[in-house]
Amino acid sequence: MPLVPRSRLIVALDLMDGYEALSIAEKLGGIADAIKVNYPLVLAAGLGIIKDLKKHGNVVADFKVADIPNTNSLICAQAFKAGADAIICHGFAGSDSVKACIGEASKYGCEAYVVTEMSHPGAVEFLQPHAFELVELARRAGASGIIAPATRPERLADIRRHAGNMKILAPGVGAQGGEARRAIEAGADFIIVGRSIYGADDPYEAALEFIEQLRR
Ligand code: 3DU
Repeated sequence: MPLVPRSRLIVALDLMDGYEALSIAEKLGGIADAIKVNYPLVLAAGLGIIKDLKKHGNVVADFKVADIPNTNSLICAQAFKAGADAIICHGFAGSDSVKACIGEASKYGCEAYVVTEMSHPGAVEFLQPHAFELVELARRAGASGIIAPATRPERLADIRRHAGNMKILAPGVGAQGGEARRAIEAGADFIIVGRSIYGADDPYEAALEFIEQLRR
């Protein structure tokens, strides 16, 4: 199902244990708009974890797909067959590679999101100088949305201005120093939070606190 901003929170479960990931997803009880899985969890627990997590809501497969179009299609097909609702791909591999992901997503009634500028410091080296081009590439290719950094709200605001009506998912809130409220004010539709929720003593309370910050 397409991502719809309700709580505006996406929880990244970068755990190395499938049971722990499922237990946290269960505790969250659907208060987040989606769960995001990345390689740490899928490599540790297997692709089947997506199907298990789906019982608790939408699942975004953050595989940052960045290969030739044919390989991208094959990777995306695996993710969607496993039950993912959305895939995250890189834009730097080119518009044909991105279109392959979007094409595969549409076959399954799912979504594809394109990484523009990442949230970590090293993103200023290669991605930042091309961020607006990557936004434009995503828009022209027909992506559902893009990924932009909560750690740099001023950049996020600039990216928002180029993004048209594409949805923006903003990682980097919490452990990486970004602030939830500022990211939404800068134009993000969703924030992505990992360690500050799954590493908290009470992940449900931590998630609720982020959601309340977004409502204020
Ligand atoms: O830093 P956190 O623990 O809140 O996790 C952030 C998640 O979002 C993690 O899965 C990471 O791989 C992903 N992500 C970024 O942090 C930054 C990006 O630009 C794209 C994805």
